[in-house]
Amino acid sequence: MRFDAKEIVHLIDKRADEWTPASLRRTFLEYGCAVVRGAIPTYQLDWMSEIVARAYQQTNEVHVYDRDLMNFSNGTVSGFELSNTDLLQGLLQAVFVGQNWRRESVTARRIQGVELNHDWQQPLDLHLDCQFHPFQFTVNFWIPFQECGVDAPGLQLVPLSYPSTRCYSGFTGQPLRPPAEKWHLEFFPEGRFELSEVEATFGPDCFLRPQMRPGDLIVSSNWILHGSYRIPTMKAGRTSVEIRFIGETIDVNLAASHPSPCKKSNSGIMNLFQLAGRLVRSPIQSKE
Ligand SMILES: O=C(O)CCC(=O)C(=O)O
Ligand SMILES: [Fe+2]
Repeated sequence: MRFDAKEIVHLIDKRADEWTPASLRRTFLEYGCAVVRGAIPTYQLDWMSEIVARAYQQTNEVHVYDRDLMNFSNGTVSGFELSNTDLLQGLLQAVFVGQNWRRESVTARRIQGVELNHDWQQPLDLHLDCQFHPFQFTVNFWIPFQECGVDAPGLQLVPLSYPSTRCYSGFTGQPLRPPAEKWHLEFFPEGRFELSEVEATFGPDCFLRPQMRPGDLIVSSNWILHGSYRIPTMKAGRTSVEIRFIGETIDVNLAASHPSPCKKSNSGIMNLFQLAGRLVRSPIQSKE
């Protein structure tokens, strides 16, 4: 199970003009994530960054959401605009083929640096978004407004297909312990996402830690193991935005070449899950 993420980085990290919706979909489904360099025009990113900064001047909340951006921009901007490129919309159509899907949310966040911006959010430990968000398959475009991954906190991901990640997570569609007060934590065995456990399983080199520049983005899902990446040299904080699109089911249409590593068909997991009446929807909470 151990692997070195550096050996696959050339397959999953490319310029926007090197990707097509089909190749991006294939790579995203095979490795659980992909990096698109220069995906967002700089003028558009700067414009959004400005609106997000303005929104943060008017709130003490940890996150700024699409509804806040709408409020702060007199109903003109939601944040979803950043994903209006042929490549990204083409990817969404290809990923969600055969099911309905919709805009889910836009979330801006500011992760604190080691020395500066201490009133911002603490770096996030390793997690799956579906511990906190709905289980239905969700595509996440993670977009930083500044250079990060060297001097400011970036993102770290374990580049595994979503069925492999789901298998590792211990998720069966049934609660494994008494309901947690919040979120869906009872669907996951305790300790599975601890750094030590992840490193023991996949090795210390399993993390993809891309250095990002403005305009670059990471495609991932609610079924990828990831968290903030911050080391002591990262003095200042970082602002970024996540744009999410959600489908109707916990799975997407995988090519036959991606069998579930749990040796249970994906549709089997889905049926079990639906029978249990567990298609939980919950509002996004501010912990994550
Ligand atoms: O921005 C970060 O450091 C964490 C982001 C994250 O967890 C997410 O996009 O789901
Ligand atoms: Fe997350």
